Amino acid sequence: MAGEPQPDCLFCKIVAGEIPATVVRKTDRTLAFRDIAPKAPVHVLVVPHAHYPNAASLAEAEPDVAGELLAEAGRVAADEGVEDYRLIFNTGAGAGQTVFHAHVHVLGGTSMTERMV
Ligand code: IU
Repeated sequence: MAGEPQPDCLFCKIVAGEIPATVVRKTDRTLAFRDIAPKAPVHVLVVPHAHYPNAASLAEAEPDVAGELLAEAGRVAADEGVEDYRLIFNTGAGAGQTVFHAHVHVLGGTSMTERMV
């Protein structure tokens, strides 16, 4: 069924607590944790608990959760003390997506004007 946990999904396992992560925020429907390979001083991923392969498919199926994901991204930035930040949704391997569970990257803490990622 759409949104159900997938056995081989890394982020489903992090949501389930089966793989450790440095969690910074948690709601009933989302989880925010530090990226294991940070590309900026602040690099946090916000994921829905439900499994969808990318952000657009999440938004199609559960628009309220997609909205919560964005709101949580803003709260992460506020918690981290960054006013200017970049949100990235890589979609598809050719765009750099490596984990096929919807997530938004929250990047900040340095000048982002020259950076793509
Ligand atoms: P991407 O948009 O699918 O490329 O982002 C996946 C991110 O997940 C990437 O930045 C990885 O560093 C990150 N990540 C992680 O935080 N913890 C892990 O165990 C693994 C990947 I594997």
